[in-house]
Amino acid sequence: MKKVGIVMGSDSDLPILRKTMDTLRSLEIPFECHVYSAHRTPEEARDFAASAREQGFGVLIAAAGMAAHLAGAIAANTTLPVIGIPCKSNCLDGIDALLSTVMMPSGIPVATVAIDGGVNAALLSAQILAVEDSALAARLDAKRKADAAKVLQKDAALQAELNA
Ligand code: RP5
Repeated sequence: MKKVGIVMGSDSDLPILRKTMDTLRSLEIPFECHVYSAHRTPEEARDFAASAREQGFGVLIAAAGMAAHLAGAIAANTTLPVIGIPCKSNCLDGIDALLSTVMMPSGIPVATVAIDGGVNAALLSAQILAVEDSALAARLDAKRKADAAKVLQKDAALQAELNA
């Protein structure tokens, strides 16, 4: 199976990416995770993106906060699908990173998930890889069913409380 490459602009983004890694592990998807910044280590970020396809990656996830150019900078150097996670910062609650990540010019797409959307970034990367992997697609189906069952359990508990 192709690997998922995860890049974060700072180790202060790690709590969001831990959710991404936990979700990938639960789906048995191999991944690598690195700290490379579009601004502080632009050469390493570029080299990682430019060599990602030959390194066996199938999807890249890039997470950054504030003036979050990382996902766009990664996408500029590969034609692998790139998923951007805007991370919340103290000043503008993540709106800064959301706009910096999502508003890409035509020609260089970034699939942007919600602010701090670490879980959905993992799930979207899994769905991309599952296009060509029926076993992974079956694991995604099973997860959807299990997640739906948890919601229905919560509804049953609420109905029991309200009707007691
Ligand atoms: C961004 O700046 C990083 O992705 C992080 O979200 C933010 C703050 O970084 P630190 O100052 O915490 O290293 O580039």
